[in-house]
Amino acid sequence: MSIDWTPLADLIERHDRFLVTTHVRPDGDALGSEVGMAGLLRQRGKDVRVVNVSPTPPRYNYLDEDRTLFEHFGKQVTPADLADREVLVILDLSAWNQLGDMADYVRGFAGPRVVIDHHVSEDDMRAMFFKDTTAEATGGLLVRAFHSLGAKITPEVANGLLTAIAMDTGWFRHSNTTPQTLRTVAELVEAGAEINRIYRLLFEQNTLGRLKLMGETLTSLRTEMGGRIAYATVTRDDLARTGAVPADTEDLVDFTVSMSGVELGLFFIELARGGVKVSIRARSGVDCAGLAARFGGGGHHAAAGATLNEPLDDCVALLLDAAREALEAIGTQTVKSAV
Ligand SMILES: [Mn+2]
Repeated sequence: MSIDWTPLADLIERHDRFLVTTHVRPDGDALGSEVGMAGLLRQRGKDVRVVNVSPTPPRYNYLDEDRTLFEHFGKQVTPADLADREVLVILDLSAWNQLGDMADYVRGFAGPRVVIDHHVSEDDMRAMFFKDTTAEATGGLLVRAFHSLGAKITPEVANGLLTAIAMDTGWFRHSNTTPQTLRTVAELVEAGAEINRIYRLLFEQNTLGRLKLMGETLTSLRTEMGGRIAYATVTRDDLARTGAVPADTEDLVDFTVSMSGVELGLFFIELARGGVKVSIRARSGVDCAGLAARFGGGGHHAAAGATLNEPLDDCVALLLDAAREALEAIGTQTVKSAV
């Protein structure tokens, strides 16, 4: 799907003060895309603030080495502080519930708003959408925006956009990795992205707490439907006992679908402020976004999530029921195939 970036170029031309934001619990695509967007706007001489509803997970601190880019909504920054912002740019989401405590602020934002995203789920956000649901990452869309607007991909921007694409493709392993993805990555490395340094910063920085939490996650693994479903849980107590922090749960869902024969993986995290987050991954024809939508969530075909307010055991039972139903609907598959 090609995107006409002309309306974005016009909007940038006509305004000076931009606010950039992304979803709750930001991941590499969210934060890396923000680095890219801020770089593009600043090249155009614009005043940019990047304000997120969640704090930056420490593993991504290298994207903001002097800690001047990412600001924290509600803590460091109030709506009054943002009164001078003319345009709001929302990255890597198209659903109100992904904005968490910033949703009311965004709803009330008086100026034009832009959404650049690749998620299937889409609310009417009264925004200009720049969207391609076949894109591997929002970061990939930003590379296209740089091309279209004739902007220069600096080394800093290249590091951000490489992070974005690498994390949303599972370091170029998932089925959303295309030849074009790899051409884009080649361009980013040519522009100065430090691929080896980024890998080490992202994947060789485990704390003892995270490694112990991986152990707890593996211990909790269970299968259902003769091994077609695998699921694991992390409780608040697991976090406390291992000394892990909530951000340490990122990617642990991948253990579920790493098991031979598993078509659907579920990973449940008890949240500190109540409720349970479930991450859903498919290695079959099951539509994860559709499954998540039944519980108020959303995402992509092969990866999605939802947050439920029931106790952990009830969430597991509810999701397993829905997962069994979804798998029964697609029938028995003899070959484990990625989608
Ligand atoms: Mn993304």
